[in-house]
Amino acid sequence: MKPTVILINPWVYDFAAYDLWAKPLGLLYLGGRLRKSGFTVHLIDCLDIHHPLMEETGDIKKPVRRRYGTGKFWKQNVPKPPQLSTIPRAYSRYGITPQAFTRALEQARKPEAILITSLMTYWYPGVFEAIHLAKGVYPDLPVILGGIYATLCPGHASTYSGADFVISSPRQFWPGELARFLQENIPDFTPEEKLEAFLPYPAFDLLTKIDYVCLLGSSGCPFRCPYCASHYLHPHYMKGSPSSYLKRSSFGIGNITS
Ligand code: B12
Ligand code: SF4
Repeated sequence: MKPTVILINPWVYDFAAYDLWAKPLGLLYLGGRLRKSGFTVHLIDCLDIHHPLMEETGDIKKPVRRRYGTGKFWKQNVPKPPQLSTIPRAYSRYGITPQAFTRALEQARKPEAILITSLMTYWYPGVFEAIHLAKGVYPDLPVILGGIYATLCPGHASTYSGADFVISSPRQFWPGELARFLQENIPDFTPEEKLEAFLPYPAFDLLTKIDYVCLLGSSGCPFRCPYCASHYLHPHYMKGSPSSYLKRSSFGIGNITS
């Protein structure tokens, strides 16, 4: 039987968040790639506004959505961390409730590993909460953390997140690390296909409802502004050719000109 992995897109903790076509594209690429390598992939998207386990209750309002798939997220006000206590605005956890998240975790069938993405560095509280709850349901499963926060703050993530393994390589180099980790941690599993350094089509079908898809046309940047993290995340500037873009409706590093 194919081994199952759970992918998690964690909550956003912030003073404001708005869904401007914010799909977890990195995680969907990862899902496409893992599926090609022989895994059964299960996604829990904490920012899913269509999540089947969510319903409006007294203090949780149904998110207002607009045409073309933008709009508000589910949200609950939460206490501010002490460092932010002087900011006179409500602080919220955006996304599904922790109860819905835990139930979704319990419904996944016999997973072998949990992979979590991360975006803004300062959204790490959502990452930590997801790891903590996942460990509560599956204490013996390896939890692998990757994505932008993990890449930019590997020391912080390794020390505080609770993940068993933090993948902090820039985008072009992490597949090798992940393949090694999966082979070491999933007994008797040999990937059907090597985790190649190209991006297959993102697994949009893992979403509960597809309102739109995102197209990634390039990665990296030709400039090096000193305050920007782009060149840490993507050391090389790459862009897809218009024809590959139209044919596949996706960006594959196999088809790039750099
Ligand atoms: C596109 C983008 C946006 C878009 C987002 C559009 C959308 N609908 O999602 C827009 C323009 C809205 C935006 C806004 C902002 N952004 Co922005 N954005 C980016 C950008 C350029 C690309 C992110 C992306 O989608 N990459 C594509 C996906 C496919 O890549 P990925 O998620 O990294 O995933 C890959 C790997 O990380 C890995 N991976 C991911 N997860 C996992 C998990 C595991 C287990 C493993 C093994 C691997 C793995 O695999 C994936 C495929 O290779 C990054 C810079 C960058 N080069 O990454 C900045 C960046 C993330 N943004 C940044 C910032 C600051 C912002 C804003 C706060 C700016 C502002 N002041 O308003 C806002 C915040 C908006 C919000 N509330 O979300 C900063 C974050 C800095 C930080 N401290 O974290 C970045 C890093 C740019 C910078 N300036 O340095 N942004
Ligand atoms: S801020 Fe970053 S992404 Fe924008 S031009 Fe400068 S280096 Fe490029």
